[in-house]
Amino acid sequence: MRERMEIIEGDITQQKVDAIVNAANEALIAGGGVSGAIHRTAGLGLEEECLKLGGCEEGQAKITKGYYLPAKWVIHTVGPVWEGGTYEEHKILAQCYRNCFAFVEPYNIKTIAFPSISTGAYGFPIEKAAKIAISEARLFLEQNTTLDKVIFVCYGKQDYECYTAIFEQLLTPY
Ligand code: AR6
Repeated sequence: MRERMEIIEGDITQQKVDAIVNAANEALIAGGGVSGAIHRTAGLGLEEECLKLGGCEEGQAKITKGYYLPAKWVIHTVGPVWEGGTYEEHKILAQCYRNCFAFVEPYNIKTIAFPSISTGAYGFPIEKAAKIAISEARLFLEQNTTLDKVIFVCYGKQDYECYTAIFEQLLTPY
């Protein structure tokens, strides 16, 4: 299980994986942050395909091709906006991860890379978000045998250190 999860510091747009995940907005328009970077690298084909999808609700996920990205697929998921933990933000963030993993088997995805969904513009505290991300990945990997690798791509050293600390905490046996 540990071998099928990896945490790296880097830029998700450069990942040569089957699928990268986009921390999108409900309109599925480029915006800033990781979504802006993904759209810039993928090119206008991505924007055109996104426009045809009719948006995406919080907690849901939709898939498109990767266009000029090294990744074959982009899974767009809309994380919750953090409002102090008052309206089930945790549950919605967990749903984002589950709905992304739901594409793994039908699209024959062997490698998938996630950014830290909701922890930028949407303000979700990173320690809490990392716990949810790693726990959901573990849950999925426990019942799936086809996915080779889940990569958490942290943007910056601080996020990387946070993810690795949570990973050790959650996956080190007593
Ligand atoms: N590679 C990996 N991670 C990145 C990259 C990158 N190239 N760029 C930023 N991050 P955010 P959200 C990290 O704000 O909080 C957008 O405008 C970033 O450091 O991109 O879900 C959308 O259009 C942070 O840890 O997403 C939405 O409107 C993480 O990605 C809204 O922001 C997520 O930050 C979504 O907000």
